[in-house]
Parts: sequence; C-alpha cells; structure tokens
Amino acid sequence: MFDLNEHSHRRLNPLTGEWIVVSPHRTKRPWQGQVDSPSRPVLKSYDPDCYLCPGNKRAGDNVNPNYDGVFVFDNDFAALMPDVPEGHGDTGGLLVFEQERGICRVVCFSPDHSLTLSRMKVEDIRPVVDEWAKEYLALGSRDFISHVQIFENRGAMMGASNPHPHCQIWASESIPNEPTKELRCQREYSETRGGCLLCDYLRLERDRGGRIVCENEHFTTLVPFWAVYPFEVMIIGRRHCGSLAELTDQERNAYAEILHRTTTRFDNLFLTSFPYSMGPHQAPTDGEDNSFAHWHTHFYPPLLRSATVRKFLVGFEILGSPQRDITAESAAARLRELSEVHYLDR
Ligand code: H2U
Ligand code: ZN
Repeated sequence: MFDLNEHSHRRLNPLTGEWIVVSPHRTKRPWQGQVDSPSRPVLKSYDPDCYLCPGNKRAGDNVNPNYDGVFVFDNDFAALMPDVPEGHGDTGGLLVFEQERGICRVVCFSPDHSLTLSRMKVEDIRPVVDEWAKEYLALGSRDFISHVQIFENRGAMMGASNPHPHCQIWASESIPNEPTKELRCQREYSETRGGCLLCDYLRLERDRGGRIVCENEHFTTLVPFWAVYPFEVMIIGRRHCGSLAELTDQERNAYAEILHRTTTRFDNLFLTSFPYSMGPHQAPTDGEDNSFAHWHTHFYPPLLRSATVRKFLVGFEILGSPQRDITAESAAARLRELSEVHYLDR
C-alpha cells in the first residue's frame, strides 16, 4: 500500500505546473551540512547607524524624516529604473533581450528598529497593509507597470541588509517568472474546470484540515501540499479577489492579524527571530482581464531545524527538481501545535 508518509513520491504544484520530489523516509539521516547561528532578536529601538531609522542619513544626501508610523521612499539603489530607453533584440531566438523599466520602493513598517511583524501590534500592522494596497494601486496605475511585487526579506540568512522592519516593492514593466507561471496555471484551471484554482484548493484543505496552520474569519494559513521549503506556508483569503486593494476594512484587519499570528508561530518554532522571504502575489496591472487570479501570500523560510539551514538549491534540485524530506503534513502539525503568544512575551 502506498503511504505518503513513508514512500518517496513527487507532488505537483498546480499553481506553477512544476513537480517536487518528497522523501519522507529521509528525515532521520545525519546532518553534517551548514549550520548557522540562529538570529537573535534585536534589542535596541533606535540604531544611530541604521539607514532606515527615523532622522538618520541614507545614501546620497537623503535624510529620513522623524516618521512615527509607516514610511515609504524610492530605493536609492533601485534595481529597475523608470527612464530606460526602448530596446530589444532577437538573434535567431538565441540572444533575446528587451528593456525592463520599473520602480523600486522601500517601506519601513515602524520607526522601532527592534520590531518584526511578529513583535508589532496588529493595529500597527494594519497601516502596513494599507500602504501595500496603496502602493499596488499607485504603481500599478502607471502606464508602463504590468506587475507590482511586494516582498520582505527577513534575516541576514535571506539576504536582508538590515534588521529594521521593512519590505521592498519592485514594480516592473513585465510580469516576472513566478507570477507568470501561477497566472498561466490559474487561467488554464478556470478555463478547463470553470472555477478558481485557489478557491477550490482552499475549500479542499479546509475540509481535510491536515495542512492548516491557523485561520481567522477571512484568511487561512496552510502548508501547501506541494511545499518545497521546510516550513513554507501560504495565506489564502476566503473571498475571491485579485489584490489587497479590493479588501474591505474588516478583511484588512484580518490580514494584519493573520500575518502577526503566522510570524509569531514561526518565531516560536525555534525560539529565534525566524528568517524568511515573503510577499503577496496580486493580479497583474497590465490592463488585461485577470479576474481568474486569486491573490495570496507566500512565506519561504529556509530553516529546517534550529540553526540548521535547508540546503539552498543544489545538486539534484538545481539539475533536476526541488526536493524535501519533512512532509507538508508534519510541518503543518509542528506549526499548528505552537503557541500564538510570542516566546519573548512568556
Ligand atoms: P533589503 O534589506 O531587503 O536589502 O532592503 C533594503 C533596501 O534599502 C535595499 O534594496 C535600500 C537598498 O537598496 N537602501 C536605500 O534605498 N538607501 C540606503 O541608504 C541604503 C539601502
Ligand atoms: Zn533602524
């Protein structure tokens, strides 16, 4: 009898169309690979050397105002620029390029250098949610912007340059790879099956329960069946809509709340400031009919055990397919049994 908890298998990610190899029998193997020291919580509320703290100097002659809530600015080292001239080329389908215009912004969540989403009050996360919605609309309404990607890199391990609570926004002329795959799959699903992929998936998971981490009235945090990262989760809204901008007042509060609860569980897992890359996937702003797209949020955390990193994509994963040892079901069970009171408050 085939057993998903015993036997090697592969799982389809219906959002991207890609397969993930799952090796549940392998979790007991000894680990002699990379061990990082766990990220300690930051203690000081103000750091005179931080370029995101209120009143401090940034690159060039820029000085941050003495902000007391959310603070947004154009990235001083933007990866994408709005004023790139038109350019494209195609040499026999082999050397292909086109100009990529864009706008990059930085959003500070709080003036307090020591905070994280897990340590902020829900009522202080709500303005962050509002700012994300506002930036999505403002950047998305620019005629050359087709997609707005908001993302937070949390922790040095994930490449964050600074512990100050912040995220980045890259608004781009083209739709990036990951959303392109997800949009294609969502469109095909709705054309062939006549429903929404994520509405149907959420309903199925809520019926079964085994991969659900936590829920509130409007949102569910779950470990997707096809998760690649050890404690990867998705936050999916119960109501079908394309972006944060469409959320009601109550839904925005509920989203702030589920962000807080999810990140608190993460910190409580290994009693660390848990590293991750996270961000919402929202409908493109390319003027096309994207009504099939169901906005959602991904969290990709690299930690497997306390101070032990999931190998970054290497070996079979880079040459073949991504692979995981700990199943989505056991990861969800671990996250589900954790307290929602932050360990530093206990
Ligand atoms: P990360 O921690 O995710 O790297 O985000 C910090 C961003 O802040 C990064 O993209 C920008 C960097 O370009 N930055 C400024 O815009 N001004 C500065 O003075 C330093 C860093
Ligand atoms: Zn700071």
